[in-house]
Amino acid sequence: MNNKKQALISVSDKIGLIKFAEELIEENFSLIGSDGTASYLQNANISIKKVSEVTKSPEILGGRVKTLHPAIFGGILSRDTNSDLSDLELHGFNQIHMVVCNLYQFSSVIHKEETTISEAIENIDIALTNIIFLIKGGVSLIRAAAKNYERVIVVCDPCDYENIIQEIRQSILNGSPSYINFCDSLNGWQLVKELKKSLNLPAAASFKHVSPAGVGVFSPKDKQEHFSLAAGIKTHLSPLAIAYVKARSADPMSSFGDFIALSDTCDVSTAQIISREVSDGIIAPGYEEESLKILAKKKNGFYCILQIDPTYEPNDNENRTIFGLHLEQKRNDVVINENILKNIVSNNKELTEEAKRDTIIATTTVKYTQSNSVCYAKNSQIIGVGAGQQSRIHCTRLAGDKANNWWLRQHPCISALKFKKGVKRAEIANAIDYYITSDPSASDAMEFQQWISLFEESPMPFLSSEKKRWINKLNEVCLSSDAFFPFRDNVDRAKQVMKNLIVIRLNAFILFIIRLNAYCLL
Ligand code: 93A
Repeated sequence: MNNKKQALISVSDKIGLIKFAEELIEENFSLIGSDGTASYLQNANISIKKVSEVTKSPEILGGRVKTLHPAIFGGILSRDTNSDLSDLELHGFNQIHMVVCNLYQFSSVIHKEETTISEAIENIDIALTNIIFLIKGGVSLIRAAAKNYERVIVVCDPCDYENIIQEIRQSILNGSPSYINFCDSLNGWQLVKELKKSLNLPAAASFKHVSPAGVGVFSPKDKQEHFSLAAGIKTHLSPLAIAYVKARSADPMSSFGDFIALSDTCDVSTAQIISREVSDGIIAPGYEEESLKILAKKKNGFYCILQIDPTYEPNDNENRTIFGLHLEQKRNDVVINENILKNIVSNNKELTEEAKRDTIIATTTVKYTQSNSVCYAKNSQIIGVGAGQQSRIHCTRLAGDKANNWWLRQHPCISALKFKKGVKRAEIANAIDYYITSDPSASDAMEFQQWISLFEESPMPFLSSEKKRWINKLNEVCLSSDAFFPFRDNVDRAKQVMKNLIVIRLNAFILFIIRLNAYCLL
């Protein structure tokens, strides 16, 4: 299969074509042309295949059959369905993503007195059904592309070349997104867009495998120095950059190679932070010119940069095909804002503004996390995500462990660690995780030696008694679950150890807002 997008060009009027073809190649299109068009562009040193090379069949009947072949029409008319794609694969055909076609100049030809009937006839593009179409234009290529307009761009007028290129540049900015990139980016975008709408503050998400590894929302109380230090950067951070530092700090190991979603235009400081991290791609409603240059250099120029129209609203229904079966369901359009926090069923009903904000963040995050999902939030960021577990208690524990880990990383002994110069950020994240989760002195000697070699000074042991003491200081955490707890286990355990438990019920679901004193026992 061809990974590049394909444009088929078959034009009578060759005005502006060379520039347009060059620009399409710059935008990562490969070109196919009917004989005259392909020769014209090849003479201008432009790389283009002749249709006959693709169809393995020459033009015949003096040009009456140029493009009429299943390799061309299959390429244009195929949809992104399993059945259409497997048909193409079976025959070795590739999809065509753009058709550039303008018709024979029939009307100017017949207006010449010397034109004979047979010349006029050869200047009729086939698939013209009547005289009205003949004047307005329309060939099989154009009709096929127009029929499949959801996937194929059709260009009939050289006056549109400039606009088309502008549109392409603005809509697929860099790199080639994969299937999973689209799943991550479109879910991530919805998440940050909703958070921005409900909290009116910049939000960022770090997605992996169609679930968020972390989500951060800027808070006016956030201290600039704290986040600059966390990101290892000296320049002033914008609110959006701080939101991403928070998102990335929830679970840095899981965020390795993430897909980033930003609620606002990506500015330079956000791009600088991102440029230091290992990441697969980004989606945002816009990019400052300088920030685009910074990001476009990532991954040797292949970093996937997507721009989304912030006003875009999809249809109400979503479709999926599983094993050939088409399924359709209504999109989850539940609005998560303060209005859903009214039904407090616990005796304690004192909901602070911070608790409301963090519950909105945790609940919006579970909406875009693969079920079963449970999320913990604190200080306007996610600190633990439990995703995709078959059992809810496992999900709660997983999210709890990650939240504990996040809190242990805030211990002063972590910021005191002295890494050697040149140790990479990903290695630092792994080394800190090792320090927190294992007992270095009791672990494999080689592994320990490798770990210790990263430091300028050997770290002090992080004793389990100190870890427990520190974890017990964690408080004011919110927990949200994407569905009800079927048994009492989660609730009972929470109640045993927590003061100030506040429970909010939403329809059949229970959302917890828990200000915990020792939630590590969950
Ligand atoms: O006679 S046609 O209708 N038969 C075809 O299969 C066909 N495919 C493209 N004419 C056909 N075309 C037309 O050829 C296009 O509409 C375009 O106007 C022209 C470009 O031919 P060339 O690339 O050989 O200059």
